[in-house]
Amino acid sequence: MLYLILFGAPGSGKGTQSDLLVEKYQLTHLSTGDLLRKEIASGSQLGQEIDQYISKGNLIPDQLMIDILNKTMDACNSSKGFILDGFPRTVAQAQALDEMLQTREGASTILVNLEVERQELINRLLKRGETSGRSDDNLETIQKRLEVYEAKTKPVNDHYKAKNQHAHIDGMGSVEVIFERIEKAIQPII
Ligand code: B4P
Repeated sequence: MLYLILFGAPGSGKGTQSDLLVEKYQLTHLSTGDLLRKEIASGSQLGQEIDQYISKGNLIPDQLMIDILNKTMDACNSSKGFILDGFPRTVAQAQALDEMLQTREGASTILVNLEVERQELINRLLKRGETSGRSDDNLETIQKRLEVYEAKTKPVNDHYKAKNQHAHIDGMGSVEVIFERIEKAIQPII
């Protein structure tokens, strides 16, 4: 079973490329951002708590995120494998995922790191903000999210580099060209 981690800064195209990968390879898409936004939209107390973190550009606490993902993965029946879009976002989440996958037979993992220049990330997210209605797609929150990415999320790369489960992708260019680069990188494992 394949566990393909789509990794990158906010706006690097994780969600966009996930949609193309799901269509072509019939993988099950797990977007932690989407899961969290669904919880917020439900109006639950948990959703209100989550919204406090997301709208300020912060990550939600590791244990809460790990519990939500674990529960969702248990409820999913996937024959081909999973795309993890937006998880892990901290080294603690990466370690928790290692543990989760130890209990799943024949799991193979690859982290695909989409590298995009900072100004391009800001431009994409501001453009998305014109129509997304997302509370975190504004300049102040985007800058905070990029800071959090540098401090807490980027180190996850090294975790997977050390395990030889890492592919670096130039995330600048058209959606189609980037998709071709990803396909080339995952060919040996998919
Ligand atoms: P996410 O929902 O994961 O979203 P994202 O990082 O903003 O965007 P993504 O990289 O998917 O970009 P997209 O394809 O949309 O996270 C939201 C928040 O949830 C986080 O800040 C955090 O608070 C919380 N959260 C999520 N996971 C968590 C976790 N594990 N732990 C704790 N908290 C967590 O692309 C962006 C825009 O660019 C789109 O409009 C797209 O059309 C455009 N675009 C994409 N590719 C392009 C290209 N090649 N050229 C031009 N435009 C492009």
